[in-house]
Amino acid sequence: MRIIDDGDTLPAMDALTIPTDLVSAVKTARHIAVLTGAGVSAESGVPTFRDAQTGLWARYSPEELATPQAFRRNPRLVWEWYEWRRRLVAQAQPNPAHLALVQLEQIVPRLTLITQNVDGLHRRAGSRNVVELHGSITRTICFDDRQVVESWADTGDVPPRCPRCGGLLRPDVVWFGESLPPDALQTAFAAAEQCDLFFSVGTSTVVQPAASLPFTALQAGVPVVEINPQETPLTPYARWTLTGPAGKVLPALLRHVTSEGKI
Ligand code: BV8
Repeated sequence: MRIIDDGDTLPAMDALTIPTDLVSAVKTARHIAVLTGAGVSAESGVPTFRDAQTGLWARYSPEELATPQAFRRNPRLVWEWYEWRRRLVAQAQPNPAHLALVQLEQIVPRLTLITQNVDGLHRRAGSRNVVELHGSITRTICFDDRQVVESWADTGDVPPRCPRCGGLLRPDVVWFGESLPPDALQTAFAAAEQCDLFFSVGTSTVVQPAASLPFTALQAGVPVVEINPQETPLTPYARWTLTGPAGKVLPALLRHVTSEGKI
């Protein structure tokens, strides 16, 4: 079932466009797993990874900056890129997609929200059970001992130095070539295998191992819903494909799920 957003006016999200069997599946699910990507934060003004970088960063690709090698090569450049993103994220507000997922968590018996995003917007929106696969730009760690550092002296060093060991500070995110937090990964794959319904929202389904999660659900016989304005490698396998921005599609889905009486 496809909803086509012509980019101007989304078709009125009536019973014809939100599939009734999807509404029923949400209402009867005991455990829903949701994987989100950068597209969920796009309507908060946070650029996605596939969007062109703006300004100073236009000549770099995220894959060139978000690696330990890039940090070793030019720690100032990488630190300043994250400072720019931190400021961007601090000014961003959760959008209706984030808020719809908070509402979903409140009305289904169990929801596992798995995010690739590092912007912290799901938690700021009020989601409680958030699995951060790629860490969070809002936390800082020591490059050497990887312990979280809450505060540091402003010595003018860029990047600043760890107050414990003098190592360089870095964002607490998973860079390309780095392993994901084992607990988060284990929780995410267990949820994909055990849930009754799997949503993949706002992700290009490219970055591994996160991109394997919806396919893990499919292999376990779990129906998958994809919400994205564009097609992705997952689209041909999804039971439902809702083509449009998450900030419009998810609230419309929740309106249908809640308007026909309680779950
Ligand atoms: C690892 C933190 C072990 C940093 C990020 C297996 C096969 C192939 C490659 C690999 C593999 N295993 C490992 C790799 C290498 C690599 C990888 O996957 N490379 C890719 C490029 C092929 N993976 C890793 O290195 C991972 N580590 O596996 O460790 C290992 C180690 C060494 C060698 C082998 C294995 C670590 C990956 C984590 C990297 N860190 N983030 C930071 O943010 O600075 S990933 C980064 O990309 C972000 O977290 C982002 O969320 C994520 C994924 O991208 P998306 O979220 O999907 O965003 P994207 O921009 O791509 O797409 C946005 C989508 O939204 C689009 O589809 C668009 O249409 C849609 N959209 C737009 N607007 C809206 C919308 N949708 C809804 N509503 C809208 N309004």
